Amino acid sequence: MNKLLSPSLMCADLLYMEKTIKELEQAQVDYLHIDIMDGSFVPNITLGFDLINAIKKVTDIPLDIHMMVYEPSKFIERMSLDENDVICVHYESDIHIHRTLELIKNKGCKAGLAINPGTPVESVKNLMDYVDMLLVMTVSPGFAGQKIFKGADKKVTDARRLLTEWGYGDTLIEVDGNISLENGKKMYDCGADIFVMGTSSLFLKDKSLQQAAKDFKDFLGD
Ligand code: S6P
Ligand code: MG
Repeated sequence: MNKLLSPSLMCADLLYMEKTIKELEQAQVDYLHIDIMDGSFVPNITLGFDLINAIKKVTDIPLDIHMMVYEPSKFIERMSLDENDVICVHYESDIHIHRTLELIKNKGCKAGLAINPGTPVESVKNLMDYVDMLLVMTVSPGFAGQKIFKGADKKVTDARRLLTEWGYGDTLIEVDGNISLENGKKMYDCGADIFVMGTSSLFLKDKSLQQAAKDFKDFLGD
């Protein structure tokens, strides 16, 4: 089982982004989670493509880009990425999601597929040949600081079981939304591999990023 940390940069102090990224390198996190919103698929707007391209110039940490936009295929070419970066698109955001996943793979990146709390895991079955990472949203996307939805643990358990049954046991499962120490541990035990860390576990007033990342990994145990 994996314990991969993906700090959500929309929860960082935006005025000190480079300093934060250097601290996250010290904390040895595995990805940088970057939330892209369009104000339509979700009722908020956060980070953008210019920031992604700027971040790419100052760090080697792979990017984990969470696209919460309609018609994500329009934006894939706006990002200068490499083979370690993941572009994750929502199942619900695109009628031709298969074509968009192919576009991401053809760009040479890893492809992620995200599902909202209301979307059954079974919906993605026919797409899994194109997917490196399944993002199971544990809140409705759009905002930091929300409460995990009831049944998230059951959904992640189902996702891990179904992926194995379908022959995709190696596909990584990511969880995003209210991943506190306790919720993170629960999701880890259910089969999650990548943990988006925001206001619930990493960007805390009383702890350094390095300490919070270490505490999280320790709390998950083996
Ligand atoms: C918004 C976005 C998330 C948040 C993250 C915040 O839905 O997709 O990545 O930034 O969930 O974490 P927390 O701990 O504040 O919920
Ligand atoms: Mg996100």
